[in-house]
Amino acid sequence: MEKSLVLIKPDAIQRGLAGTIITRLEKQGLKLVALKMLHMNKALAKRHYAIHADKSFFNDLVDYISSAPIIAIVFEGEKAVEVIRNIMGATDPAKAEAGTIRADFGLDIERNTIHGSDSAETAEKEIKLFFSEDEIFG
Ligand code: IDP
Ligand code: MG
Repeated sequence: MEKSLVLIKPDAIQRGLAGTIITRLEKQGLKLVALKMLHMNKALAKRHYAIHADKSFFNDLVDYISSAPIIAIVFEGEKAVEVIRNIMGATDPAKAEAGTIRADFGLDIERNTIHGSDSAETAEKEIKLFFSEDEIFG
């Protein structure tokens, strides 16, 4: 069964949206197989977002994601990556489809409440950054 990494970002934790976001994903039939709250340090933030290292927003993004605690989750399900990306909505909340998590709760293109892996291959790499094998109950 496919797995995907979800991060509930600092802006969502601070506004008390963690439970709402987890519930939405669970109601879609995704199975929660790993979860932890942590404060991402800058080294982890840079590794997680390494693909964006040359972007103008990279330093801001690293500062933001490491500014306060996040919740990291592994969800499992059929086409988990695609299902989660659809429920998340577009990166920019202003462009996200109505009813998606980012459209409903996102503050701006950076503080958009949630991360979800963009492919099964990326998911495998991302999950390893946050969880060891014995922390995943899938
Ligand atoms: P995604 O999260 O929808 O996959 P990516 O393009 O991979 O979007 O960007 C990663 C994260 O970087 C976004 O979720 C958002 O927090 C931030 N980000 C993306 N584009 C911008 C931008 O143009 N300005 C500021 N932050 C951005
Ligand atoms: Mg991405």
